Amino acid sequence: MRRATDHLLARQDAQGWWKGDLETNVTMDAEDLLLRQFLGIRDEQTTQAAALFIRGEQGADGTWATFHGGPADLSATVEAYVALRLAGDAPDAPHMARASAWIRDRGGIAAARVFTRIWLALFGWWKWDDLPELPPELIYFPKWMPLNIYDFGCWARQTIVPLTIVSAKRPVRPAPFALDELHIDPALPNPAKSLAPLASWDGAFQRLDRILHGYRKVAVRRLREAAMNTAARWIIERQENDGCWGGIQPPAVYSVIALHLLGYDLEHPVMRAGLESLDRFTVWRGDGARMIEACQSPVWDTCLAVIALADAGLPADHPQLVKAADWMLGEQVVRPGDWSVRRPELPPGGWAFEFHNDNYPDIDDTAEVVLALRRVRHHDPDRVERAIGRGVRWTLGMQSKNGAWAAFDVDNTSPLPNKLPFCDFGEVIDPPSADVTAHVVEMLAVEGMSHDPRTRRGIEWLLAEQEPGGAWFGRWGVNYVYGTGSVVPALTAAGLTAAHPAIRRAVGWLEKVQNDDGGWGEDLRSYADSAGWSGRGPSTASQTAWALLALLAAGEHDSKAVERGVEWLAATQLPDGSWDEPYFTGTGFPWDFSINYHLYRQVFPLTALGRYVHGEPFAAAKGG
Ligand code: R04
Repeated sequence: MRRATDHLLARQDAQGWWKGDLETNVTMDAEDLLLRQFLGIRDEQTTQAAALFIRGEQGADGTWATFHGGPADLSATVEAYVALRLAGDAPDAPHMARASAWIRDRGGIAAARVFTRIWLALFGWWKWDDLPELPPELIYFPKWMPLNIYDFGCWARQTIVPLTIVSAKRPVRPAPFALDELHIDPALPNPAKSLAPLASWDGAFQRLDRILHGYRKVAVRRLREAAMNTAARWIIERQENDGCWGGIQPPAVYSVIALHLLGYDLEHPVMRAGLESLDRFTVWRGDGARMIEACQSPVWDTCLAVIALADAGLPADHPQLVKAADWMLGEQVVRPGDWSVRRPELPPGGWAFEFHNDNYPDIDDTAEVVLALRRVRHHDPDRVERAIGRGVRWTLGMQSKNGAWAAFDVDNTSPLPNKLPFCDFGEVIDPPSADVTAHVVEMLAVEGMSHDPRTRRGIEWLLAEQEPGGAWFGRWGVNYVYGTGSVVPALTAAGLTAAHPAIRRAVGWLEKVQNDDGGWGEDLRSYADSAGWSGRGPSTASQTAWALLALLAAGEHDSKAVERGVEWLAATQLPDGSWDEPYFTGTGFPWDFSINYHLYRQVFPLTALGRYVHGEPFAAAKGG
């Protein structure tokens, strides 16, 4: 524990924050090169550095996965292959031929996701007409109308608005080479072209898509242009001070393309700032390889680090904790954002995950930052109280009508966005989840609100969400181990006793899935096949820690399971106080988009060891 503490303390930035790399998959890097190619700004040095990273991620069978140890992914393999061709790798080089043969075997480009085919359409490698329509007139749908942009999760909204412009403009840049090796015989029937029954959702939306293709030809030009200009204004209003959009890479990429198509040249301040912000998503690896982060995690990493260090026994007035608290206080979002569309009267007060994302504070970060601030003795306690008060009020105002909490929005639960043929990748809505709700309940309990009716509704929702086996689903972390590791500490903080049947069932589940080596692990395949994979996988440091957090909160300190888990953490720690964690234990979109948060391997084991040694935080306040 002391070694882990020192390791973490040494990694704090002078400004007070922590940030580990946020590793995802090679589509980020491939799309970055395609963007540069599209804008005519791709340089050889950047290309070769990205290619070095992409080649290093290729599997022996020539394919790419979207997470460590995962199965080959067609869209990722297509995008990585095209990126390597941009870098000059010859189609008949062995590593390239293996990839293209596998791609053809899996149906070729036609079988790839919509995003991948949009990227290819930008260079004429795919026909725009064979992509779902996404009309820019969408921007005019009022907020009560089905499929208006605020019915989409905020990440999908920020991606879709610029893509309406791109898909209306249908740009085609000259292809730097042919890509025939990725197409299968065009004479074969295209599965995408056969229609599902009219009475099904799929069938209905396929026909709507055909109507929209027809509408495209007759769309009133002035209306269409006005819609694109309105969309452009919507985008520009949401550009952050540092030039990015929402702190995440994909909306920035598509926004830059969309604005460029509307005539913004690369020297325009909006474009310059946007492109410069993209450069800040770059991580340089020791070997000269260049990796693109989908997003950066300073607020999330900092609050988790503070909690871990406090659990490990650092005094509450330790200068590094105070410095972190100072930095977090400065990060509170004090202006309205897209969330205000559904809560116009609610005063701001949340925290976002990233350095720059004032438009999209999230409830998860807000709950954890409040929990972290409570662990620090700051020299200006009134300032801390005011900040926490605003954060708690904002969180309470963001409760969905089912009593639970989502990540970014209230009641963002429409089933319609998922039905669009366009939306074949990831999540496109933001419904409440057990992990976020648990973090909020824990925070409200620590704030002395365990008996508040709003907290009780969150607790009731959590109890109803428990799986028959005793676990909870993990929306933003992998998977049932994360959900259960979040919910059990929240429920006990709110006063449920260790003897409560829900807690007993959770303990039983964790004991059942503990690995023979004493650790816990859960493969991402649990999202695709929960019966086969829930709680199953090689032990990892962060997942072992999550299981321990639940067991310790459930009063299992002296159990064999806890002893073996702690021993696993101690035995796998590296001499420098850190842990290795090649496996991805973070979730962007279940199954489709996975995250390896490089600080998870450090903060969660430290929290678990700290609570094992020093006991539960706020033990005296328990029960509220
Ligand atoms: C861990 C809980 C905090 N919070 C979730 C934050 C996750 C941060 O990482 C990402 C967030 C993202 N959003 N959208 C995307 C994304 C990627 C991240 C995204 C990804 C691909 C495409 C479009 C958007 F790494 Br395409 C919100 C609750």
